[in-house]
Amino acid sequence: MAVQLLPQCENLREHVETILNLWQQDPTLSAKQDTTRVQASLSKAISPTFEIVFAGAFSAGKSMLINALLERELLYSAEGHATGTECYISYAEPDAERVVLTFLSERQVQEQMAAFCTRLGLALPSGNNLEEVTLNRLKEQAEAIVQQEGGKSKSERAKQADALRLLIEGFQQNRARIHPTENRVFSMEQLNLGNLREAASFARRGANSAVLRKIEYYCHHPLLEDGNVIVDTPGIDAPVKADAERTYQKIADPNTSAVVCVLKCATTGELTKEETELIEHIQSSESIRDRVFYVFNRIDETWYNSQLRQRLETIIDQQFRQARLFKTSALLGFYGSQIRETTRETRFGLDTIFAESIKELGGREQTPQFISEFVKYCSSSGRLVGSPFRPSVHGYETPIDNYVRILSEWGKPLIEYMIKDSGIEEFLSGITRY
Ligand SMILES: Nc1nc2c(ncn2[C@@H]2O[C@H](COP(=O)(O)OP(=O)(O)O)[C@@H](O)[C@H]2O)c(=O)[nH]1
Ligand SMILES: [Mg+2]
Repeated sequence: MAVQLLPQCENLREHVETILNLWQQDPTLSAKQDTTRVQASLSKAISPTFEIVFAGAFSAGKSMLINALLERELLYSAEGHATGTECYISYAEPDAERVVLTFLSERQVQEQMAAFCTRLGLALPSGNNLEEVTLNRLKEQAEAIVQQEGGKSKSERAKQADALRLLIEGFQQNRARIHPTENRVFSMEQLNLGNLREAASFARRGANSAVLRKIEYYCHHPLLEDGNVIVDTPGIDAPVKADAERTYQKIADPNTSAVVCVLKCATTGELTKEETELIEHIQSSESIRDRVFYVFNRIDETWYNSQLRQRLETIIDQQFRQARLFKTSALLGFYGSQIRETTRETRFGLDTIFAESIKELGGREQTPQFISEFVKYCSSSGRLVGSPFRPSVHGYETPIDNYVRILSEWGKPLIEYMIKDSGIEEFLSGITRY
């Protein structure tokens, strides 16, 4: 996709800027024409970008898929967490990686609060100033709803209430960064974040991400060279309607050069109403329909369930025959890439990569989602039947003990096999070559 500037155009920027400067010095001329558009065209000509927009339902695995492609944990990926943050990931030289964060304005925070309050049947905070007492009262009400519902992921209502709580906390914690009407922009240094990793972890914290409008990562990866930019959008079923709409606006944006439509029917066996609308929209827009990739993510769930497998095949057969489609397990692909370099010393990442998720609940070792999936993958009804690998899963051992023992016995080749199986590499070469 890269566009090389011809050698005789190498000084284009200098030449155009000289002319623009002369133009600006003459008041009669500069009043006549706004030069910002010339500048925008110039940037586009000198360093063209190709935005690859990831669209799909909340929880389809968009963020994890992007993390898997880049083999890094940049984006927040978790069950039951939906925000309106848009993420852009562009190229940087290895020593120039950075993040730029754009916060919501106070007015936008208020709009979001209003949307949640209406849905939850709560009284709107009156007046224009969001006072601490009002906010705390509203937060208590949101927490009460989560309690009533029996936990934050127990129902749609509980999820909305929890999202409201995070929004309020985010606002309280970031007040100094939130302007009444403007979207303020901060660099990593301004937020005292030392590197990309720290910045990503700041942005992934629920309360912070609730008040972030946009995150721009500049990171080093071959996929991003030549101007490719990855765009992660809020889900098409995001709780705030305006956030869901932004996905559609982004698809129509002239900067968008491809759309990756991440579907979750491998889990459910059917397309949701929002997914069907998205697909119909894409297929009816002439400008984009030839540059669409369909990804059936969470494909691992069909490996252990023949009914789901059948239903997915039927959907593909009826609706996606002509399409460029990929089947992926972002979960296995991403963690596979992370545990590749680990050894027995860290229990293959349990003490490093998974340290946080293991001790999440009061000291007792929790089983991280990937570890459970890995054990399922290795079991006698799993994916390795007929492969060169014959790991044995012991019922009398915990999943964690099984994981460590199986990797000690079969090691790297098994990890590599699982990464291949995840479909991430094929997807990567698919979008690299389009
Ligand atoms: N089993 C399985 N789970 C996945 C896969 N990809 C993502 N998930 C899980 O789905 C949840 C939501 O993923 P996320 O990337 O946040 O979805 P997003 O809302 O589309 O960005 C996470 O808890 C992941 O662990 C996959 O390929 N297989
Ligand atoms: Mg996401």
